[in-house]
Amino acid sequence: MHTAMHENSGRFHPVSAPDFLPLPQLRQLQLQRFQTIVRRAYERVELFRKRMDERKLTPDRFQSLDLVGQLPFTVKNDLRDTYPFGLFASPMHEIVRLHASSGTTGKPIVVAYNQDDVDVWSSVMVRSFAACGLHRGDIIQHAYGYGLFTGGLGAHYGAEALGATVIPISGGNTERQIMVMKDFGVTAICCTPSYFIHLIERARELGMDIKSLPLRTGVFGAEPWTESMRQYIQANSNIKAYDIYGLSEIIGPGVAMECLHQCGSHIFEDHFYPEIIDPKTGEVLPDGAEGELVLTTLSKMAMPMIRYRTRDLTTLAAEPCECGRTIRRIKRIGRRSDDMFIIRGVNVFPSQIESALLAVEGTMPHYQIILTRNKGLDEMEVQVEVTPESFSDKIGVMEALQGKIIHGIENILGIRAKISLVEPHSIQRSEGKAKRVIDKRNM
Ligand code: DLL
Repeated sequence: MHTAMHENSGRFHPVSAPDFLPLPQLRQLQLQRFQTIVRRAYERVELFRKRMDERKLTPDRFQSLDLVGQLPFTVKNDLRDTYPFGLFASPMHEIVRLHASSGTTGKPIVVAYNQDDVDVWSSVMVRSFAACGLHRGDIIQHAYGYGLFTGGLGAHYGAEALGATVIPISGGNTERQIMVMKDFGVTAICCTPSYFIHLIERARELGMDIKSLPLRTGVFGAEPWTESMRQYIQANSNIKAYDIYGLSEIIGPGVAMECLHQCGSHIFEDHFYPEIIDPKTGEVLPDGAEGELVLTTLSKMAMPMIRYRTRDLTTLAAEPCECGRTIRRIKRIGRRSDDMFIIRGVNVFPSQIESALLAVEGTMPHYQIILTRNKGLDEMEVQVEVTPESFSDKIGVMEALQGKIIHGIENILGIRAKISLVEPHSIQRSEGKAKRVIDKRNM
């Protein structure tokens, strides 16, 4: 390994070699895998065959990656409609694992893995951990929920394959988390960013400063979080906070991961082929343009996904990263197209509110957005916790803080929100994904 690359990209792990493939080789590998997977999906999954037949497409046609865009999209409802096993491409006796994601509404979706898929999943998780500098000798507190959620087992297998020591503590039981973190000399933690903020706070209340521990790395994802949130976490814990992205439909965590440069997540393109489309027209956009991320799994055998519309909005970086990885990066995902709500005609994403809140000194990253309808008019209330230091009985102090937040939100969105400052701890903490928006408008 070239020394400069070595220093820039963190400690080299042999499993990370595909991150650095020369582009022509990477494209060649993608094409081979793509052809195999299209054929497999066509021959084994009724829905894909039907849709390709309707468009008069046969697997032989796909002799170039430029043709990916001719294939039909797959959407979440396709998984619901074929619930539970309708999109499987392997017979049940070859499937070694099932996971499910309940999503926010309705029936869950079920995803399947054969042994090769589980091995690919572990390898992309090893590459994820290596990208942010973790290695054998690290002690990883693994606080993503174990169970049907892919965060638990997915990252677990990767951490073991890396050679690190894994503590499979799962989510919840915050005091025990803090005790383990201290007593076991934990050096890295995996959980949602919102749960980590809760851990920092709880530790402080118990008289312990996370900054004094050997903990140095956080692998955070499964929910959107902003750059302001990262700054907050890093300043309050002295760790480096890295973003990890993934979704059940594609594999789970380990679709993309940030490297030491913290400038967007590298997509493991040799397994997941990314496209950015215009969410309205479905047209493929060039690198550098913002749109919806669409992913095609290039090696998943038990449940191939062809052009899956993630609803996550991002950009594929056009320029190379300093770490030397050739696989492209996606910009941090702050928004999902279905997270957006419309209030008095204005499109609002929770992440915009989060940035406005965190820009005001004295607020905590604990907030909830409550939407109501009063005499036909939409109203937005933002409940936000204030820090114990700035919480005050003096009305003037609180009003000044409120004014700053109202102003901040108005600057970004052009609408006035009602701001309710609430005492520390009044907003419910989540062990996993935080629920930010409560929409009571149609109740
Ligand atoms: O959340 C997989 C995962 C587990 C990723 C642990 C990272 C760490 P699902 O429950 O299927 O899978 O949810 C997938 O969560 O489409 C995004 O909208 C959102 N999401 C996941 N990671 C990020 C991230 C897991 N880093 C959905 N930033 C995705 C923003 C994220 N959103």
